[in-house]
Amino acid sequence: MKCCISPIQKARLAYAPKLPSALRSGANVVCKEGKKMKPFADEKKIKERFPNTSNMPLLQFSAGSGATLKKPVNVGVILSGGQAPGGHNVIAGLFDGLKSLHSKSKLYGFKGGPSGLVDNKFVEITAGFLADFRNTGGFDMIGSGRTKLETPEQFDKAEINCKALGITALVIIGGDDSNTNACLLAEYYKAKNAGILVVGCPKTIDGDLKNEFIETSFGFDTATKVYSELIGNIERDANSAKKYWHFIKLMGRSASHIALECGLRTQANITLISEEVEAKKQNLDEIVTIIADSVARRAANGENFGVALIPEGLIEFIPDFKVLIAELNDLLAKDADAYAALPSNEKKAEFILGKLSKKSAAVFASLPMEIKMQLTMDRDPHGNVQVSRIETEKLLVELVKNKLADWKKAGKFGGKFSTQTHFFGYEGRCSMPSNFDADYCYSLGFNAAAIIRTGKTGYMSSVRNLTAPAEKWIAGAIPLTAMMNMERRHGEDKPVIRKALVELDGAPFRKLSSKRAKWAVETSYVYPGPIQFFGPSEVADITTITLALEKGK
Ligand code: FBP
Repeated sequence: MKCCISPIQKARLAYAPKLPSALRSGANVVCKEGKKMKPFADEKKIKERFPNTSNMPLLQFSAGSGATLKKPVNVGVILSGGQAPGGHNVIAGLFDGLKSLHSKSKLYGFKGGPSGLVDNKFVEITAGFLADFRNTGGFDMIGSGRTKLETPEQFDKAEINCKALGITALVIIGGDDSNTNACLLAEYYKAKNAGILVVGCPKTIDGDLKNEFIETSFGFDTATKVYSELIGNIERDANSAKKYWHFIKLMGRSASHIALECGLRTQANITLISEEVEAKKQNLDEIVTIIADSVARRAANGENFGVALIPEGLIEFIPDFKVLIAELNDLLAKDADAYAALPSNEKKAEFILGKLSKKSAAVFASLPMEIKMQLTMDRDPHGNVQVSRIETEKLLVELVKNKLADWKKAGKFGGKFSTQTHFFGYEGRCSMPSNFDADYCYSLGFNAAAIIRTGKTGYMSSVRNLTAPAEKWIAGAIPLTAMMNMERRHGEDKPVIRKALVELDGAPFRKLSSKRAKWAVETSYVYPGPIQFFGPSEVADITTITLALEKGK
Protein backbone atom coordinates (compact mmCIF):
# COMPACT_ATOMS: atom_id res chain seq x y z
CA MET A 1 0.00 0.00 0.00
CA LYS A 2 1.33 3.44 -0.91
CA CYS A 3 1.95 5.62 2.16
CA CYS A 4 0.37 8.90 1.08
CA ILE A 5 -3.16 8.47 -0.14
CA SER A 6 -6.29 10.47 0.51
CA PRO A 7 -9.36 9.03 2.26
CA ILE A 8 -11.23 8.93 -1.06
CA GLN A 9 -8.34 7.06 -2.73
CA LYS A 10 -8.43 4.58 0.11
CA ALA A 11 -12.17 4.11 -0.24
CA ARG A 12 -11.89 3.64 -4.01
CA LEU A 13 -9.23 0.93 -3.67
CA ALA A 14 -11.80 -1.03 -1.68
CA TYR A 15 -14.65 -0.53 -4.20
CA ALA A 16 -15.95 -3.82 -5.65
CA PRO A 17 -16.93 -3.24 -9.30
CA LYS A 18 -20.17 -4.72 -10.55
CA LEU A 19 -20.17 -7.43 -13.25
CA PRO A 20 -22.86 -8.57 -15.71
CA SER A 21 -24.58 -11.71 -14.41
CA ALA A 22 -23.07 -13.79 -17.28
CA LEU A 23 -19.62 -13.27 -15.76
CA ARG A 24 -20.45 -13.61 -12.07
CA SER A 25 -19.63 -17.31 -11.87
CA GLY A 26 -16.27 -16.79 -13.59
CA ALA A 27 -14.79 -16.41 -17.07
CA ASN A 28 -15.49 -20.02 -18.05
CA VAL A 29 -18.70 -18.93 -19.78
CA VAL A 30 -21.08 -20.63 -22.16
CA CYS A 31 -20.55 -19.12 -25.62
CA LYS A 32 -23.25 -18.82 -28.26
CA GLU A 33 -22.29 -17.89 -31.84
CA GLY A 34 -24.51 -15.35 -33.60
CA LYS A 35 -24.63 -13.97 -37.13
CA LYS A 36 -21.49 -13.70 -39.25
CA MET A 37 -20.30 -10.11 -39.38
CA LYS A 38 -19.26 -8.22 -42.53
CA PRO A 39 -17.13 -5.04 -42.41
CA PHE A 40 -18.92 -1.67 -42.33
CA ALA A 41 -17.66 -0.94 -45.85
CA ASP A 42 -15.09 -2.00 -48.44
CA GLU A 43 -15.89 -5.67 -47.85
CA LYS A 44 -13.81 -7.03 -50.72
CA LYS A 45 -10.63 -5.14 -49.81
CA ILE A 46 -10.96 -5.96 -46.09
CA LYS A 47 -11.52 -9.64 -46.86
CA GLU A 48 -8.43 -9.71 -49.10
CA ARG A 49 -6.34 -8.12 -46.36
CA PHE A 50 -7.78 -10.27 -43.54
CA PRO A 51 -8.58 -13.68 -45.07
CA ASN A 52 -8.37 -15.50 -41.71
CA THR A 53 -10.24 -13.08 -39.46
CA SER A 54 -13.05 -11.81 -41.72
CA ASN A 55 -16.64 -13.00 -41.75
CA MET A 56 -16.53 -14.34 -38.17
CA PRO A 57 -19.65 -14.65 -35.97
CA LEU A 58 -20.76 -12.43 -33.09
CA LEU A 59 -20.34 -14.10 -29.69
CA GLN A 60 -22.68 -13.85 -26.73
CA PHE A 61 -21.93 -15.29 -23.29
CA SER A 62 -24.09 -16.73 -20.55
CA ALA A 63 -23.04 -17.93 -17.11
CA GLY A 64 -20.98 -21.12 -17.00
CA SER A 65 -20.76 -23.75 -14.27
CA GLY A 66 -17.90 -22.01 -12.50
CA ALA A 67 -15.58 -24.94 -13.29
CA THR A 68 -11.89 -24.13 -13.60
CA LEU A 69 -9.54 -25.19 -16.41
CA LYS A 70 -7.00 -28.01 -16.17
CA LYS A 71 -4.14 -25.79 -17.26
CA PRO A 72 -3.30 -22.15 -16.40
CA VAL A 73 -3.40 -19.49 -19.16
CA ASN A 74 -0.65 -16.90 -19.51
CA VAL A 75 -1.71 -13.60 -21.05
CA GLY A 76 0.03 -10.33 -22.00
CA VAL A 77 -1.68 -6.95 -21.81
CA ILE A 78 -0.90 -3.56 -23.38
CA LEU A 79 -2.34 -0.10 -22.79
CA SER A 80 -2.19 1.78 -26.07
CA GLY A 81 -2.75 5.42 -27.07
CA GLY A 82 -4.09 8.26 -24.94
CA GLN A 83 -5.03 7.73 -21.31
CA ALA A 84 -8.68 7.12 -20.41
CA PRO A 85 -10.16 6.70 -16.91
CA GLY A 86 -10.63 3.02 -16.05
CA GLY A 87 -7.68 1.41 -17.88
CA HIS A 88 -6.35 -0.05 -14.64
CA ASN A 89 -9.73 -1.67 -14.01
CA VAL A 90 -9.66 -3.42 -17.39
CA ILE A 91 -6.39 -4.99 -16.23
CA ALA A 92 -7.89 -5.81 -12.81
CA GLY A 93 -10.91 -7.47 -14.45
CA LEU A 94 -8.67 -9.41 -16.82
CA PHE A 95 -6.49 -10.56 -13.93
CA ASP A 96 -9.47 -11.71 -11.85
CA GLY A 97 -11.05 -13.36 -14.90
CA LEU A 98 -7.87 -15.30 -15.66
CA LYS A 99 -7.56 -16.36 -12.00
CA SER A 100 -11.16 -17.58 -12.14
CA LEU A 101 -10.11 -19.86 -15.00
CA HIS A 102 -7.09 -21.21 -13.13
CA SER A 103 -5.44 -19.92 -9.97
CA LYS A 104 -1.97 -20.28 -11.51
CA SER A 105 -2.75 -18.25 -14.65
CA LYS A 106 -0.32 -15.37 -15.13
CA LEU A 107 -0.77 -11.85 -16.48
CA TYR A 108 2.17 -9.87 -17.90
CA GLY A 109 1.91 -6.14 -18.56
CA PHE A 110 4.05 -4.88 -21.45
CA LYS A 111 5.39 -1.47 -20.53
CA GLY A 112 5.03 1.81 -22.42
CA GLY A 113 2.43 0.58 -24.93
CA PRO A 114 2.98 -1.53 -28.06
CA SER A 115 6.74 -0.82 -28.08
CA GLY A 116 7.05 -2.77 -24.79
CA LEU A 117 5.78 -5.88 -26.54
CA VAL A 118 8.34 -5.56 -29.32
CA ASP A 119 11.23 -4.58 -27.02
CA ASN A 120 10.30 -7.15 -24.35
CA LYS A 121 9.79 -4.68 -21.49
CA PHE A 122 7.32 -6.25 -19.12
CA VAL A 123 6.25 -6.74 -15.53
CA GLU A 124 4.33 -9.65 -14.05
CA ILE A 125 1.05 -8.36 -12.64
CA THR A 126 0.45 -10.03 -9.32
CA ALA A 127 -2.38 -9.59 -6.83
CA GLY A 128 -0.15 -7.47 -4.58
CA PHE A 129 1.05 -5.28 -7.45
CA LEU A 130 -2.51 -4.74 -8.65
CA ALA A 131 -3.89 -3.89 -5.21
CA ASP A 132 -2.62 -0.28 -5.41
CA PHE A 133 -4.28 0.33 -8.79
CA ARG A 134 -7.83 -0.99 -8.48
CA ASN A 135 -10.41 1.69 -9.41
CA THR A 136 -7.70 4.30 -9.94
CA GLY A 137 -7.29 6.63 -12.91
CA GLY A 138 -4.23 6.83 -15.14
CA PHE A 139 -2.21 4.29 -17.10
CA ASP A 140 0.85 4.50 -14.84
CA MET A 141 0.58 0.86 -13.79
CA ILE A 142 2.36 -0.18 -17.00
CA GLY A 143 2.38 3.02 -19.09
CA SER A 144 1.11 3.57 -22.63
CA GLY A 145 2.41 4.64 -26.03
CA ARG A 146 1.42 5.32 -29.62
CA THR A 147 3.90 3.09 -31.49
CA LYS A 148 2.13 1.58 -34.48
CA LEU A 149 2.43 -2.20 -34.61
CA GLU A 150 2.27 -3.01 -38.30
CA THR A 151 5.37 -4.72 -39.65
CA PRO A 152 6.03 -8.49 -39.77
CA GLU A 153 9.38 -7.81 -38.02
CA GLN A 154 7.54 -6.26 -35.05
CA PHE A 155 5.03 -9.12 -34.98
CA ASP A 156 7.81 -11.74 -35.07
CA LYS A 157 9.72 -10.07 -32.24
CA ALA A 158 6.50 -9.89 -30.20
CA GLU A 159 5.90 -13.59 -30.86
CA ILE A 160 9.36 -14.54 -29.59
CA ASN A 161 8.80 -12.43 -26.45
CA CYS A 162 5.37 -13.97 -25.82
CA LYS A 163 6.61 -17.52 -26.33
CA ALA A 164 9.42 -16.97 -23.81
CA LEU A 165 6.76 -16.15 -21.19
CA GLY A 166 4.38 -18.92 -22.24
CA ILE A 167 1.85 -16.26 -23.35
CA THR A 168 -0.96 -17.65 -25.50
CA ALA A 169 -3.10 -14.50 -25.71
CA LEU A 170 -2.60 -10.74 -25.92
CA VAL A 171 -5.12 -8.13 -24.83
CA ILE A 172 -4.72 -4.72 -26.48
CA ILE A 173 -6.55 -1.92 -24.70
CA GLY A 174 -6.88 0.95 -27.15
CA GLY A 175 -8.88 3.18 -29.47
CA ASP A 176 -9.64 2.76 -33.16
CA ASP A 177 -6.01 2.94 -34.28
CA SER A 178 -4.72 0.56 -31.59
CA ASN A 179 -7.48 -1.93 -32.32
CA THR A 180 -6.59 -1.72 -36.01
CA ASN A 181 -3.12 -2.85 -34.87
CA ALA A 182 -4.73 -5.61 -32.81
CA CYS A 183 -6.56 -6.80 -35.92
CA LEU A 184 -3.38 -6.85 -38.02
CA LEU A 185 -1.63 -8.83 -35.31
CA ALA A 186 -4.52 -11.31 -34.92
CA GLU A 187 -4.55 -11.94 -38.67
CA TYR A 188 -0.78 -12.41 -38.83
CA TYR A 189 -0.68 -14.87 -35.92
CA LYS A 190 -3.68 -16.81 -37.17
CA ALA A 191 -2.21 -17.06 -40.69
CA LYS A 192 1.01 -18.55 -39.37
CA ASN A 193 -0.67 -20.59 -36.65
CA ALA A 194 1.47 -18.92 -33.99
CA GLY A 195 -0.77 -20.03 -31.12
CA ILE A 196 -1.30 -16.48 -29.78
CA LEU A 197 -4.82 -15.07 -29.62
CA VAL A 198 -5.41 -11.32 -29.85
CA VAL A 199 -8.33 -9.56 -28.15
CA GLY A 200 -9.09 -5.80 -28.17
CA CYS A 201 -10.80 -3.60 -25.56
CA PRO A 202 -12.54 -0.32 -26.56
CA LYS A 203 -10.75 2.61 -24.93
CA THR A 204 -10.86 6.33 -25.68
CA ILE A 205 -12.27 9.39 -23.99
CA ASP A 206 -13.20 10.60 -27.49
CA GLY A 207 -16.24 8.29 -27.60
CA ASP A 208 -15.68 7.61 -31.31
CA LEU A 209 -15.19 3.86 -31.06
CA LYS A 210 -18.80 2.77 -30.94
CA ASN A 211 -21.44 0.87 -32.83
CA GLU A 212 -24.37 -1.42 -32.07
CA PHE A 213 -22.16 -3.81 -30.10
CA ILE A 214 -19.76 -1.32 -28.53
CA GLU A 215 -22.19 1.16 -27.03
CA THR A 216 -19.44 3.42 -25.71
CA SER A 217 -15.70 3.39 -25.30
CA PHE A 218 -14.51 3.48 -21.72
CA GLY A 219 -13.32 6.77 -20.26
CA PHE A 220 -15.89 8.89 -22.14
CA ASP A 221 -18.24 8.84 -19.15
CA THR A 222 -15.67 10.02 -16.61
CA ALA A 223 -13.86 12.50 -18.86
CA THR A 224 -17.08 14.26 -19.91
CA LYS A 225 -18.21 14.44 -16.29
CA VAL A 226 -14.90 16.05 -15.30
CA TYR A 227 -15.03 18.57 -18.16
CA SER A 228 -18.69 19.32 -17.43
CA GLU A 229 -17.89 20.02 -13.81
CA LEU A 230 -15.17 22.46 -14.90
CA ILE A 231 -17.39 24.09 -17.53
CA GLY A 232 -20.17 24.44 -14.93
CA ASN A 233 -17.70 26.12 -12.58
CA ILE A 234 -16.66 28.51 -15.34
CA GLU A 235 -20.30 29.24 -16.23
CA ARG A 236 -20.96 30.12 -12.61
CA ASP A 237 -17.88 32.33 -12.53
CA ALA A 238 -18.97 34.02 -15.76
CA ASN A 239 -22.47 34.54 -14.38
CA SER A 240 -21.04 35.96 -11.13
CA ALA A 241 -18.43 38.34 -12.57
CA LYS A 242 -20.41 39.07 -15.75
CA LYS A 243 -17.33 40.27 -17.63
CA TYR A 244 -15.83 37.47 -19.72
CA TRP A 245 -16.67 35.29 -22.64
CA HIS A 246 -14.91 31.95 -22.11
CA PHE A 247 -13.85 30.00 -25.19
CA ILE A 248 -13.26 26.38 -24.19
CA LYS A 249 -11.70 23.88 -26.56
CA LEU A 250 -12.52 20.29 -25.66
CA MET A 251 -10.57 17.17 -26.57
CA GLY A 252 -12.06 14.51 -28.76
CA ARG A 253 -9.78 14.50 -31.78
CA SER A 254 -12.00 14.41 -34.93
CA ALA A 255 -15.29 13.54 -33.26
CA SER A 256 -17.39 16.08 -31.34
CA HIS A 257 -19.00 13.59 -28.93
CA ILE A 258 -17.25 15.19 -25.93
CA ALA A 259 -18.36 18.72 -26.90
CA LEU A 260 -21.90 17.47 -27.54
CA GLU A 261 -22.17 15.65 -24.19
CA CYS A 262 -20.69 18.62 -22.29
CA GLY A 263 -22.97 21.05 -24.16
CA LEU A 264 -26.03 19.01 -23.19
CA ARG A 265 -24.87 18.74 -19.60
CA THR A 266 -23.98 22.38 -19.05
CA GLN A 267 -26.22 24.21 -21.54
CA ALA A 268 -23.40 26.52 -22.60
CA ASN A 269 -24.34 29.41 -24.91
CA ILE A 270 -22.55 27.95 -27.92
CA THR A 271 -21.61 24.33 -28.63
CA LEU A 272 -20.01 23.88 -32.02
CA ILE A 273 -20.24 20.44 -33.61
CA SER A 274 -17.62 19.71 -36.27
CA GLU A 275 -19.75 17.13 -38.06
CA GLU A 276 -22.50 19.74 -38.57
CA VAL A 277 -19.98 22.25 -39.89
CA GLU A 278 -18.90 19.70 -42.47
CA ALA A 279 -22.43 18.66 -43.42
CA LYS A 280 -23.54 22.28 -43.87
CA LYS A 281 -20.25 23.15 -45.57
CA GLN A 282 -19.87 26.09 -43.20
CA ASN A 283 -16.77 28.20 -43.74
CA LEU A 284 -14.77 29.85 -40.99
CA ASP A 285 -16.57 33.17 -41.41
CA GLU A 286 -19.99 31.54 -40.96
CA ILE A 287 -18.83 29.91 -37.71
CA VAL A 288 -17.43 33.22 -36.49
CA THR A 289 -20.74 34.92 -37.36
CA ILE A 290 -22.73 32.37 -35.30
CA ILE A 291 -20.60 33.13 -32.23
CA ALA A 292 -20.55 36.90 -32.80
CA ASP A 293 -24.32 36.89 -33.18
CA SER A 294 -24.73 35.24 -29.76
CA VAL A 295 -22.29 37.75 -28.23
CA ALA A 296 -24.20 40.67 -29.75
CA ARG A 297 -27.65 39.43 -28.73
CA ARG A 298 -26.54 38.73 -25.18
CA ALA A 299 -24.87 42.15 -25.02
CA ALA A 300 -28.16 43.74 -26.11
CA ASN A 301 -29.71 42.09 -23.00
CA GLY A 302 -26.90 43.53 -20.87
CA GLU A 303 -25.08 40.18 -20.59
CA ASN A 304 -21.50 40.76 -21.70
CA PHE A 305 -20.43 37.24 -20.80
CA GLY A 306 -20.86 33.75 -22.10
CA VAL A 307 -19.38 30.32 -22.67
CA ALA A 308 -18.56 28.74 -26.05
CA LEU A 309 -17.53 25.09 -26.42
CA ILE A 310 -15.27 24.23 -29.35
CA PRO A 311 -14.52 20.65 -30.39
CA GLU A 312 -10.81 19.98 -30.78
CA GLY A 313 -11.07 18.75 -34.37
CA LEU A 314 -13.22 21.65 -35.68
CA ILE A 315 -10.66 22.94 -38.12
CA GLU A 316 -10.42 19.58 -39.92
CA PHE A 317 -14.14 19.73 -40.73
CA ILE A 318 -14.31 23.20 -42.26
CA PRO A 319 -14.42 22.22 -45.94
CA ASP A 320 -11.58 24.53 -47.11
CA PHE A 321 -9.40 23.40 -44.21
CA LYS A 322 -10.21 19.75 -44.82
CA VAL A 323 -8.79 20.02 -48.35
CA LEU A 324 -5.84 22.00 -47.03
CA ILE A 325 -5.08 19.41 -44.34
CA ALA A 326 -5.36 16.51 -46.82
CA GLU A 327 -2.90 18.30 -49.10
CA LEU A 328 -0.58 19.01 -46.15
CA ASN A 329 -0.72 15.35 -45.07
CA ASP A 330 0.34 14.09 -48.49
CA LEU A 331 2.91 16.81 -48.89
CA LEU A 332 4.48 16.27 -45.46
CA ALA A 333 4.50 12.47 -45.94
CA LYS A 334 6.48 12.98 -49.18
CA ASP A 335 8.71 15.95 -48.34
CA ALA A 336 9.14 15.51 -44.58
CA ASP A 337 12.96 15.68 -44.58
CA ALA A 338 13.23 18.69 -46.88
CA TYR A 339 10.60 20.51 -44.78
CA ALA A 340 12.26 19.67 -41.45
CA ALA A 341 15.62 20.96 -42.71
CA LEU A 342 14.29 24.49 -43.36
CA PRO A 343 15.75 27.04 -40.93
CA SER A 344 12.77 29.28 -40.03
CA ASN A 345 8.98 29.35 -39.81
CA GLU A 346 8.90 31.89 -42.66
CA LYS A 347 10.89 29.56 -44.92
CA LYS A 348 8.68 26.63 -43.93
CA ALA A 349 5.51 28.57 -44.72
CA GLU A 350 6.98 29.65 -48.07
CA PHE A 351 7.92 26.04 -48.92
CA ILE A 352 4.40 24.85 -48.14
CA LEU A 353 2.73 27.69 -50.05
CA GLY A 354 4.69 26.79 -53.16
CA LYS A 355 3.35 23.23 -53.12
CA LEU A 356 -0.34 23.74 -52.30
CA SER A 357 -3.20 24.11 -54.78
CA LYS A 358 -4.29 27.72 -55.42
CA LYS A 359 -7.33 27.51 -53.13
CA SER A 360 -5.50 25.85 -50.25
CA ALA A 361 -2.61 28.27 -50.59
CA ALA A 362 -5.07 31.16 -50.13
CA VAL A 363 -6.51 29.58 -46.95
CA PHE A 364 -3.03 28.83 -45.59
CA ALA A 365 -1.80 32.35 -46.36
CA SER A 366 -4.74 33.90 -44.46
CA LEU A 367 -3.76 32.24 -41.15
CA PRO A 368 -1.59 33.65 -38.35
CA MET A 369 1.92 32.13 -38.30
CA GLU A 370 1.29 30.10 -35.09
CA ILE A 371 -1.71 28.34 -36.63
CA LYS A 372 0.26 27.74 -39.86
CA MET A 373 2.99 26.01 -37.89
CA GLN A 374 0.50 24.09 -35.71
CA LEU A 375 -1.12 22.72 -38.87
CA THR A 376 2.18 21.43 -40.19
CA MET A 377 3.48 19.85 -36.98
CA ASP A 378 4.47 16.17 -37.13
CA ARG A 379 1.52 13.80 -37.59
CA ASP A 380 1.14 11.13 -34.91
CA PRO A 381 2.37 7.60 -35.76
CA HIS A 382 -1.06 6.79 -37.20
CA GLY A 383 -0.96 9.76 -39.61
CA ASN A 384 -3.41 11.96 -37.64
CA VAL A 385 -3.01 15.73 -37.41
CA GLN A 386 -2.31 16.56 -33.75
CA VAL A 387 -5.43 18.65 -33.29
CA SER A 388 -4.86 19.03 -29.56
CA ARG A 389 -1.95 21.31 -30.47
CA ILE A 390 -3.89 23.62 -32.79
CA GLU A 391 -5.16 26.62 -30.85
CA THR A 392 -8.56 26.94 -32.54
CA GLU A 393 -10.03 28.65 -29.49
CA LYS A 394 -7.54 31.51 -29.82
CA LEU A 395 -8.07 31.76 -33.58
CA LEU A 396 -11.83 32.04 -33.05
CA VAL A 397 -11.44 34.71 -30.34
CA GLU A 398 -9.37 36.84 -32.72
CA LEU A 399 -11.79 36.45 -35.59
CA VAL A 400 -14.89 37.12 -33.44
CA LYS A 401 -13.14 40.22 -32.05
CA ASN A 402 -12.50 41.50 -35.59
CA LYS A 403 -16.10 40.86 -36.64
CA LEU A 404 -17.51 42.63 -33.56
CA ALA A 405 -15.22 45.59 -34.22
CA ASP A 406 -16.72 45.82 -37.74
CA TRP A 407 -20.23 45.54 -36.31
CA LYS A 408 -19.43 48.23 -33.76
CA LYS A 409 -18.43 50.60 -36.55
CA ALA A 410 -21.67 49.75 -38.35
CA GLY A 411 -23.69 50.38 -35.16
CA LYS A 412 -24.71 46.71 -34.87
CA PHE A 413 -22.87 45.97 -31.61
CA GLY A 414 -22.72 48.14 -28.54
CA GLY A 415 -21.41 45.73 -25.90
CA LYS A 416 -18.06 44.61 -24.52
CA PHE A 417 -16.12 41.51 -25.51
CA SER A 418 -13.41 40.44 -23.05
CA THR A 419 -12.27 36.84 -23.32
CA GLN A 420 -10.55 33.97 -21.59
CA THR A 421 -9.46 30.81 -23.41
CA HIS A 422 -9.15 27.28 -22.03
CA PHE A 423 -8.34 23.83 -23.32
CA PHE A 424 -9.77 20.87 -21.39
CA GLY A 425 -8.35 17.50 -22.29
CA TYR A 426 -5.53 16.29 -20.10
CA GLU A 427 -7.52 17.37 -17.01
CA GLY A 428 -9.95 14.50 -17.50
CA ARG A 429 -7.99 11.66 -19.04
CA CYS A 430 -6.53 10.29 -15.80
CA SER A 431 -9.33 11.15 -13.43
CA MET A 432 -10.49 8.56 -10.90
CA PRO A 433 -13.04 6.54 -12.91
CA SER A 434 -16.73 7.11 -12.19
CA ASN A 435 -18.66 4.12 -10.84
CA PHE A 436 -19.88 3.54 -14.39
CA ASP A 437 -16.37 3.42 -15.87
CA ALA A 438 -15.02 1.41 -12.91
CA ASP A 439 -17.74 -1.22 -13.45
CA TYR A 440 -17.66 -1.12 -17.27
CA CYS A 441 -13.87 -1.39 -17.46
CA TYR A 442 -13.68 -4.22 -14.94
CA SER A 443 -16.38 -6.04 -16.94
CA LEU A 444 -14.57 -5.47 -20.27
CA GLY A 445 -11.37 -6.96 -18.82
CA PHE A 446 -13.10 -9.92 -17.16
CA ASN A 447 -14.97 -10.48 -20.42
CA ALA A 448 -11.67 -10.48 -22.35
CA ALA A 449 -10.64 -13.46 -20.19
CA ALA A 450 -13.90 -15.16 -21.23
CA ILE A 451 -13.09 -14.51 -24.92
CA ILE A 452 -9.63 -16.02 -24.43
CA ARG A 453 -11.33 -19.03 -22.81
CA THR A 454 -13.34 -19.58 -26.02
CA GLY A 455 -10.09 -19.82 -28.04
CA LYS A 456 -11.22 -17.08 -30.48
CA THR A 457 -8.92 -14.43 -31.91
CA GLY A 458 -9.45 -11.09 -33.65
CA TYR A 459 -12.34 -10.06 -31.40
CA MET A 460 -13.19 -6.99 -29.33
CA SER A 461 -14.61 -7.35 -25.84
CA SER A 462 -18.24 -6.20 -25.97
CA VAL A 463 -20.35 -5.37 -22.92
CA ARG A 464 -23.67 -3.74 -23.80
CA ASN A 465 -27.14 -2.79 -22.58
CA LEU A 466 -25.26 -0.23 -20.52
CA THR A 467 -28.14 1.96 -19.42
CA ALA A 468 -29.57 -1.00 -17.46
CA PRO A 469 -28.17 -2.06 -14.06
CA ALA A 470 -24.84 -3.92 -14.40
CA GLU A 471 -26.28 -7.38 -13.75
CA LYS A 472 -28.35 -6.96 -16.93
CA TRP A 473 -25.38 -5.97 -19.11
CA ILE A 474 -24.82 -8.34 -22.05
CA ALA A 475 -21.34 -9.87 -22.35
CA GLY A 476 -19.91 -11.07 -25.65
CA ALA A 477 -17.54 -10.21 -28.49
CA ILE A 478 -17.53 -8.59 -31.93
CA PRO A 479 -15.00 -9.41 -34.70
CA LEU A 480 -12.53 -6.55 -35.16
CA THR A 481 -12.83 -6.80 -38.96
CA ALA A 482 -16.57 -6.07 -38.64
CA MET A 483 -15.70 -2.51 -37.59
CA MET A 484 -13.33 -1.78 -40.49
CA ASN A 485 -13.27 0.26 -43.66
CA MET A 486 -10.57 1.71 -45.93
CA GLU A 487 -9.22 5.22 -45.16
CA ARG A 488 -6.43 7.43 -46.46
CA ARG A 489 -3.48 7.50 -44.02
CA HIS A 490 0.06 8.79 -44.62
CA GLY A 491 -0.85 9.28 -48.29
CA GLU A 492 -2.08 5.64 -48.75
CA ASP A 493 -5.41 3.77 -48.55
CA LYS A 494 -5.32 1.54 -45.46
CA PRO A 495 -7.79 -0.74 -43.63
CA VAL A 496 -8.72 0.92 -40.32
CA ILE A 497 -11.45 0.67 -37.70
CA ARG A 498 -14.05 3.25 -38.64
CA LYS A 499 -14.35 6.31 -36.43
CA ALA A 500 -17.92 6.83 -35.24
CA LEU A 501 -18.57 10.56 -35.63
CA VAL A 502 -21.57 12.48 -34.27
CA GLU A 503 -24.68 11.52 -36.24
CA LEU A 504 -26.74 14.55 -37.13
CA ASP A 505 -29.94 12.53 -37.18
CA GLY A 506 -29.08 10.95 -33.81
CA ALA A 507 -31.02 11.82 -30.66
CA PRO A 508 -28.14 13.63 -28.82
CA PHE A 509 -27.52 16.10 -31.65
CA ARG A 510 -31.26 16.59 -32.25
CA LYS A 511 -31.67 17.48 -28.58
CA LEU A 512 -28.89 20.06 -28.76
CA SER A 513 -30.23 21.57 -31.93
CA SER A 514 -33.72 21.91 -30.48
CA LYS A 515 -32.40 23.93 -27.53
CA ARG A 516 -29.45 25.93 -28.75
CA ALA A 517 -31.26 29.00 -30.12
CA LYS A 518 -32.52 29.64 -26.58
CA TRP A 519 -29.20 28.77 -24.90
CA ALA A 520 -27.31 31.11 -27.29
CA VAL A 521 -29.18 34.13 -25.97
CA GLU A 522 -30.47 33.29 -22.50
CA THR A 523 -28.39 32.29 -19.51
CA SER A 524 -29.63 28.71 -19.05
CA TYR A 525 -26.54 27.23 -17.42
CA VAL A 526 -26.54 23.94 -15.53
CA TYR A 527 -23.77 23.40 -12.98
CA PRO A 528 -23.33 19.60 -12.87
CA GLY A 529 -20.89 19.49 -9.93
CA PRO A 530 -18.26 16.77 -9.33
CA ILE A 531 -18.51 13.03 -9.95
CA GLN A 532 -20.17 11.27 -7.01
CA PHE A 533 -18.93 7.86 -5.94
CA PHE A 534 -21.36 7.25 -3.10
CA GLY A 535 -25.05 7.85 -2.70
CA PRO A 536 -28.22 6.88 -4.49
CA SER A 537 -27.78 5.06 -7.79
CA GLU A 538 -29.39 7.91 -9.78
CA VAL A 539 -26.61 10.19 -8.54
CA ALA A 540 -23.61 7.83 -8.38
CA ASP A 541 -24.12 5.26 -11.16
CA ILE A 542 -25.86 7.21 -13.91
CA THR A 543 -23.99 7.36 -17.24
CA THR A 544 -23.94 9.96 -20.02
CA ILE A 545 -26.83 11.92 -21.54
CA THR A 546 -25.50 10.77 -24.94
CA LEU A 547 -25.94 7.09 -24.13
CA ALA A 548 -29.32 7.63 -22.49
CA LEU A 549 -30.63 9.54 -25.54
CA GLU A 550 -29.14 7.01 -27.97
CA LYS A 551 -30.98 4.28 -26.09
CA GLY A 552 -34.23 6.26 -26.24
CA LYS A 553 -34.25 6.98 -22.48
P1 FBP B 1 -6.84 8.06 -28.08
O1 FBP B 1 -7.54 8.23 -29.38
O2 FBP B 1 -5.56 7.34 -28.17
O3 FBP B 1 -7.73 7.50 -27.01
O4 FBP B 1 -6.44 9.52 -27.56
C1 FBP B 1 -7.39 10.47 -27.31
C2 FBP B 1 -6.81 11.85 -27.13
O5 FBP B 1 -6.99 12.25 -25.78
C3 FBP B 1 -7.46 12.85 -28.08
O6 FBP B 1 -8.65 13.38 -27.55
C4 FBP B 1 -6.37 13.87 -28.26
O7 FBP B 1 -6.46 14.53 -29.50
C5 FBP B 1 -5.12 13.05 -28.21
O8 FBP B 1 -5.42 11.92 -27.42
C6 FBP B 1 -3.95 13.79 -27.62
O9 FBP B 1 -2.84 13.00 -27.74
P2 FBP B 1 -1.51 13.15 -26.88
O10 FBP B 1 -1.76 12.51 -25.57
O11 FBP B 1 -0.52 12.37 -27.67
O12 FBP B 1 -1.23 14.60 -26.75
